[in-house]
Amino acid sequence: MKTKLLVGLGVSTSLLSACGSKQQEEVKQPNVIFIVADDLGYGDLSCYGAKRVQTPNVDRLSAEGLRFTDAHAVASTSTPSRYSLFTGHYSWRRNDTGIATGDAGMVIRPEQTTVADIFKAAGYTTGAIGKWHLGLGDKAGTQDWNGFVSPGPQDLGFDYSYLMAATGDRVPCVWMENQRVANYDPEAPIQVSYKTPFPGEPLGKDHPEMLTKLKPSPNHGHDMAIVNGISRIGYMKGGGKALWEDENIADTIAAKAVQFIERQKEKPFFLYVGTNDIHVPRYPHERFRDKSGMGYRGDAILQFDWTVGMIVEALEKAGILDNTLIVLTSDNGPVVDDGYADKAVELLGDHRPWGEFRGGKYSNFEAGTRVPFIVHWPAVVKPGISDALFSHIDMFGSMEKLTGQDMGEAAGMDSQNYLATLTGEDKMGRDYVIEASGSLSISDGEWKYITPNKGPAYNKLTNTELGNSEDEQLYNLHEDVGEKQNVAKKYPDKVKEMKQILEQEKQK
Ligand code: NG6
Ligand code: CA
Repeated sequence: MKTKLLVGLGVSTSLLSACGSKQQEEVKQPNVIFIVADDLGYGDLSCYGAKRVQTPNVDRLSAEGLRFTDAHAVASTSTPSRYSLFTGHYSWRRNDTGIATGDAGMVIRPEQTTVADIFKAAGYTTGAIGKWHLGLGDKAGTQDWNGFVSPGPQDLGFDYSYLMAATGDRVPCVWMENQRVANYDPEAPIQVSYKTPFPGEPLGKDHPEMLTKLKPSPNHGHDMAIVNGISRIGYMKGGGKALWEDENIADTIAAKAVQFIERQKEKPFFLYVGTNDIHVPRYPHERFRDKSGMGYRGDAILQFDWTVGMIVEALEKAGILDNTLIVLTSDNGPVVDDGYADKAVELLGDHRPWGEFRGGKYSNFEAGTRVPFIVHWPAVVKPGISDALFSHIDMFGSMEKLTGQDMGEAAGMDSQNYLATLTGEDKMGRDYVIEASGSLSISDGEWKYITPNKGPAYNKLTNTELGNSEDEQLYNLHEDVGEKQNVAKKYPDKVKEMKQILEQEKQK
């Protein structure tokens, strides 16, 4: 089906002119895929400078597309980061967008408007596959996992969903297909609790001999329900044949994504693919195990790269790669030991998951939210590198522009249209980005200000400098990309200016 993208429907003239000779022709609505990796650091991909691990499939997207050097997630953990990516609302405006449990109610409320709603309004078919971590059902702990769990992604504009409710390390360890447990096993009804263990169900903390695949790192939790020889966060009973096997998670996600593409190739679609890689527990398929020389963390990067390759191959086979806008990014920065003894620390060597930045996942410092970000759309986007300042918050406004939709004032209230930045026409991007970790931070690309905070400066368990300090912090990223010299006292006017912007944003 050919749909006209017309000037006047809200599609930028510059976007059409970027199509060169196609300007006067009908331009088919592009398919759009968000590939969101989990905990993948700025320095974890070879196109971003990694040496010890090679990611040829991602590198291809980078070489043929636009690779951003200053793109940011809104938060340094998954739930708030994805919340903002999908809604165009800052997660820090609410106090209930922190890391969700596996039995959390849906964090995005059904009445909110998401990126998927934009595409639906534009006539697209929409899908969500892989890691969700935005809650399902109405209220925490009230879901009946043996029936239809509602509200869910279908209330947020997704026609199809195949998701893990939370994370690999949180129960329930089953796939939810269109809000019901996939491959449901009536012989093994499912119960989930984040409060009390189920009598007779062995726990990781009492049965280390049952932890045949991975053991938790000392003092790092992850010692409750045992599923597939790995203990998790939370208690669970049942599941039977529906329980996932960790070594097959990436294969499942890739297969479902490929299937979605094959089925939808005739008409425009929007697909969100949240990979489980490279989040813990890292237990890649044996095809990848011990292949990176960096342990399962490195192997999971290879597995992520393979997943990207499968998606690209499916698009190529369907003949739609040229007019598919792929955005590849990560939900937050990297962490090496996030709770399982997978040798990630021991085998890291000189690999720097955080690139040249300070901090990592959970941190206010740059590595918390400065994430890989690659845009691939051969029909429109010319290959290159963009140093423009960009934030996930603007995916909402940019997708409104792309599809010519206006979802109203309240929808995506913090999001603006930066489509020209995404396509590479605009080299500057945002005036500033705001990120939420322990504190609110703001960066204009050169200066970065971190609000004073009473939180700990250092997380011993994950070996992360969190960037919390009771002092005001100001860094000049042009001169001091590693945020070593706090120059707040030297530049009080700059501090004042940045605080003022933050205050204005908070008042909105
Ligand atoms: C933390 C977990 C960590 C990870 C994280 C969520 C502990 C000690 N740590 O609470 O392992 O699951 O939550 O990560 O339990 S995220 O990328 O999904 O936000
Ligand atoms: Ca994450």
